Amino acid sequence: MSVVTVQLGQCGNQVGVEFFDTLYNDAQAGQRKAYATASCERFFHQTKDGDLVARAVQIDMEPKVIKQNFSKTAKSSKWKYDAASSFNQRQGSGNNWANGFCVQGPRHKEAVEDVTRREVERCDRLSGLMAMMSVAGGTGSGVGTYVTQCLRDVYPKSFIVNHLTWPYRTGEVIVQNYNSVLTLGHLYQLSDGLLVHENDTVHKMCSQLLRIKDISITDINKVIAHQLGAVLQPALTADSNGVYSRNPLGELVSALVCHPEYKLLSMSTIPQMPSSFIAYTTFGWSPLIKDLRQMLVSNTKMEQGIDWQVRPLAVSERTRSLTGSNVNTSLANLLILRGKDVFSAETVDFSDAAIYSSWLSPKDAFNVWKCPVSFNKYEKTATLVSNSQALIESLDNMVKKAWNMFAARAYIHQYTKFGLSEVDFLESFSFAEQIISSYSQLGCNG
Ligand SMILES: Nc1nc2c(ncn2[C@@H]2O[C@H](COP(=O)(O)OP(=O)(O)OP(=O)(O)O)[C@@H](O)[C@H]2O)c(=O)[nH]1
Ligand SMILES: [Mg+2]
Repeated sequence: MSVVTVQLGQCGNQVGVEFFDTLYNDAQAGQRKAYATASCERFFHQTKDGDLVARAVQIDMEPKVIKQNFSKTAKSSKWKYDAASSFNQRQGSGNNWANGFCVQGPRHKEAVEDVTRREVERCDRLSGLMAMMSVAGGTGSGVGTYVTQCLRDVYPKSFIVNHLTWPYRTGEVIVQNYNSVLTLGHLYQLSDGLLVHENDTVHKMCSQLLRIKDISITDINKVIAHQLGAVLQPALTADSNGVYSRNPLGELVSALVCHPEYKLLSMSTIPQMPSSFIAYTTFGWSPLIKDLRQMLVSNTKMEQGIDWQVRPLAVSERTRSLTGSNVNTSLANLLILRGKDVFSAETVDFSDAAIYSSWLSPKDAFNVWKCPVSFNKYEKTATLVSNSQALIESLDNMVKKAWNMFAARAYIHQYTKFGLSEVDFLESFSFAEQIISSYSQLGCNG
């Protein structure tokens, strides 16, 4: 089964190209035919001439980034994008969600649906669609939300997952918090799961783990691509009987999203280090899994600076207080292990009821996928996708900043002039507040 990726706006298209590059490089390394075949079937199709073409649609309201993607992939001559599966305009959406959602999206609905249909029809069987975008600009966020709504209508039975890049807190787009709240408020009703990367967190990884001095956006995107690849490359699930699971997006959603109010998924991957160190470092499964668990519980986003003092409380010890606890409670976790001796890895640390809400038994809340093939040059990789409180502090920060601007009526006319009403704004605020409140209650008893 295959995944069609829909890349939207500058960020979606720039992250997308690194994502496919990572998948390609990983699949082609070494003598691993079954793995390479499963990965290629999932993310690429082959032309009559033997070229690999990404199962991707590129959409942007300005031409620059898509053009760069074509020249980059032509130069490296490893894999390609299909020119017929891309759509661009000349102007951009001016960092304005309302322009993207109310004007550009509807104006180009048919063209976008056509290019997407081409890619979907190329798949023997569709596992689902993954839309990639930032939440802070105008095209990724506004057109991206509109396109997700169209995809939901056209493919009602398919899984739709969105990969969202959240902006730097002190970002360059003044209205980024409006755009973020409007995107989340709408996508929450449309998407099956929202996989989130925060630019601040990834930036810190580049600096502290990878020790990069002048961090470029490509460095950031490579880290995002590495983590996404570690999740979505072929793996064996508990009931896949030794063959690579066929439906990655479906399996991901069913492992993690069991309730429509909880769709925010964060990711952590360890180890990550400068490439020159990889060959000289060995890791055991047990320390990797212990670190990853403590990163989860203490909501430390990197293996550097893990707070070992934070201890989860047993359900019976939890109080009704929504604040005061520094423990990150999970609704569900998916652990993905790739590499040497993977079948001997012991994952019982993640089956501890103390790290979960009281609603699900750890048996239902925890899943593990394994793959004996090493991923992207690392002998062993452990990745956690978590439906937990990890993103709530950042979301709360976005909503508060957006609300302060809204209360001061700042820039609202820029949105209403494209047809968005103040009621639309208020609905998105109320949705975002509801998400925060639902996640806050995860750590309570009962
Ligand atoms: N991680 C990452 N973030 C990016 C990238 N490009 C832009 N961003 C972030 O995305 C936000 C801006 O959104 P863009 O994707 O540039 O905007 P767009 O979707 O092209 O929309 P318009 O240009 O307004 O039409 C800011 O928060 C940037 O920090 C990228 O390649 N990688
Ligand atoms: Mg743009």
